Amino acid sequence: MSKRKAPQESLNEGITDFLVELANYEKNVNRAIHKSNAYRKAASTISKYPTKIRNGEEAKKLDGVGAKIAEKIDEFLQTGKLRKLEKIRNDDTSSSINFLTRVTGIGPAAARKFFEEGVKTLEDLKKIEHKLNHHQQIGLKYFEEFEKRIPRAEMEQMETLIVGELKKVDTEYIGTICGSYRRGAASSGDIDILLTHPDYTSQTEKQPKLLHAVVEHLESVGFVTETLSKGDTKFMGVCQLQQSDEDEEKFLNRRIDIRLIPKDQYYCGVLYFTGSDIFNKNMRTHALEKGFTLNEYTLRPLGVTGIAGEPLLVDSERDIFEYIQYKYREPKDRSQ
Ligand code: DCT
Ligand code: MG
Repeated sequence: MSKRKAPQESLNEGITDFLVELANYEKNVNRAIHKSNAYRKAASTISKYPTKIRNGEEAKKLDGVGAKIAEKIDEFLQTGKLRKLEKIRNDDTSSSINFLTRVTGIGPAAARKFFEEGVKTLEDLKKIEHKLNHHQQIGLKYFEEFEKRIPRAEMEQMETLIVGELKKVDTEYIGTICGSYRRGAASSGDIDILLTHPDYTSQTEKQPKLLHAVVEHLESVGFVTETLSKGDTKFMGVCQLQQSDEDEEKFLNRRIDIRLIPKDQYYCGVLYFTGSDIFNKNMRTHALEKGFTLNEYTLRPLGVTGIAGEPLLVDSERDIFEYIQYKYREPKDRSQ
């Protein structure tokens, strides 16, 4: 998962920007995930709104915009700012914790701990580098590079390389780059790859080798440059395209996650990791209304007692939409 989201471009950018800032504050500083999600949802709805919002009353008609957010919108439209945000920005604790969580490997809890030890800036982190774990050290080393979004053209080059190299390891691999790239985004925060192989299902033994062989191969061709963590089913690391010409500028180091998924769970995985997170939430809610429970692994019917039954057979993303009677949406139409 990437830490920096692309700024939303819309007629109501001022509003969506402050909502996203509040969402980050609730998540990172207060660890209030529900509040954070509420702000994110409102920001997402408003970013799709086709006209310039004139007041809170108008915004309140939209999904996910309640009285409190409407009030903030009024304050912002009338004064050009938000007192709550001004306070947060000027508060040393909030701004430091918020900043520290931008380093991959530092979550809200670690950020607070570092802050309490007097560590607030990048410089402070460099001084206590020996106290950071490996993941955090890599996060620090590439801090500036990981903050930069990946242009779609570069994502396409990486896709070509990855798919090509995958087939060299074993022609039967199936790999999909999910995340914002699959939704057609102009830029992405990271590379989210889902991998499967017909030999591997939820009924067979774990097969970490299927993942590790791919990672090792991508290392051997110089694409994967660092490992943050490597488990049986999930690799988190860093990759970089090699420049083709000496005159060209070097490519940046990028965050890459590779997940190995059993074949029978692959399409639930592809759906989930394509997102967006807001689309996923809405689709899960719809599934529940239709009597199903959907997650990143399976789709299961709910019995009258509310207990989930056996996973349904899923062989494509479309299957999932059909089971729950949800109108099919192409990845590019899944922002919410
Ligand atoms: N996801 C989700 N709920 C979350 C986080 C992630 O459903 N809380 C899913 C949806 C998107 C996918 O995982 C990948 O996550 P990110 O990389 O964080 O999102 P993205 O849409 O790919 O955005 P970015 O371009 O910033 O990487
Ligand atoms: Mg992503």
